[in-house]
Amino acid sequence: MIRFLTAGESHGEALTAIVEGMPAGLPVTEDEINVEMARRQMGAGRGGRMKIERDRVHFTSGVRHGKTLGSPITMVIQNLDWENWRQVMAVGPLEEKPVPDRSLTSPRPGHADLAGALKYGHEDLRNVLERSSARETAARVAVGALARRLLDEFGIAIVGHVVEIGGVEAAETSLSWQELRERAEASPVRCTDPETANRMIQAIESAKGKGDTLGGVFEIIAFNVPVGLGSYVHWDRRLDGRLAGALMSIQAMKGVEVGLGFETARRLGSQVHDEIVYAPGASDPGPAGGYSRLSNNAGGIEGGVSNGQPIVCRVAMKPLSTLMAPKQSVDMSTKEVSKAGVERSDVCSVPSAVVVGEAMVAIEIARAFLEKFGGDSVEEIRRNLTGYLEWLRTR
Ligand code: EPS
Repeated sequence: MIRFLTAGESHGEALTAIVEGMPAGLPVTEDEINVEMARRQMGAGRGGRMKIERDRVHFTSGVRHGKTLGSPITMVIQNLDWENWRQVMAVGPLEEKPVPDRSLTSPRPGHADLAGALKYGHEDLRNVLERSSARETAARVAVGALARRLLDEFGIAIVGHVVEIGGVEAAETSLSWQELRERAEASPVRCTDPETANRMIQAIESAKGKGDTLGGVFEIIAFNVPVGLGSYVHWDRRLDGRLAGALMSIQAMKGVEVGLGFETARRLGSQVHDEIVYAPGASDPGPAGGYSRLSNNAGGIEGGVSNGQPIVCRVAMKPLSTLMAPKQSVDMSTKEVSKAGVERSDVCSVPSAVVVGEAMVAIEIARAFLEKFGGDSVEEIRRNLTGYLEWLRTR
């Protein structure tokens, strides 16, 4: 069972992730993880911070001679910007007021500032925003990269792309996962259609000009997931619930759909449910043996269990809450009407959120995968999976 913790403040010294439960014998390098780290930093709409950081993971435990040991894996990501925040973020007691003083007292509508300050009793809202910041997602992407490395050993691919930014929508695609990834990665907004991507970029530029921000919708698809991950027998084992929870836990997410999602509520049953066919392949068994579907409205999950079809999740991200043209707020130190605090931020980070979404889906599917195929080493898991897939062909 994979579990993980992340730690670190946005402008603190470093982010740290500890991952427990990764099997032994998984080949992994810092360079492979760093490819994912760099992907998260790219995309139109990002602000000044990404020009400062070059996110790199350093393993300090759990990996030896290029392979996992089965022991907890620790990954550390230095915040390069910390150099500029040493005094403001100092661990020791404050001897004199930092210059410039970076404390905040006017909470931003939409951010964790107000609720966080009231909950933890902080006067300086910086004590809230430093941890609630989406900077933390760098650590999640590192954990997700490990999970992806594991899934990759077993032919499971996780690909994400942007389908909507600020109301500009892309048409539906039915690309192979390789093509989907290639096109999304070639786009500054991770949208597979270049014409739509241009309109999305224009929308971002226009929002930026007005001191505003933009949200959007992205889709994460997991290909080649074997039938039988998750379970219908108990609420907390349902794969759709677990994926929705994992995706909603990403900063700024407001909704998750699986497959047709909310659209299923508007259709007749006959227009929703995916007809079943049996067409065994000659040699390579599919992820559900010989069983397949004529459509995939369920998004690859029925009864909380993967059914062998691609798992499709769509996620809605709200516009970021730091506005350069700030909205009304209250100065908590005086209770006077004020403008919300302004921090350096992004105009739109939906393209980066795709990479975080892929990471969370990878982590949750890897967890469910290990529950089903268990094992302390990659080889043991491989034996279990091979036996299962062979048995599926007899059903
Ligand atoms: C982020 C780092 C942050 C923001 C962004 C995400 O850096 P800074 O606050 O120093 O500019 O760019 O976080 C937010 C927009 C937010 O509201 O939390 C990152 O590394 O992704």
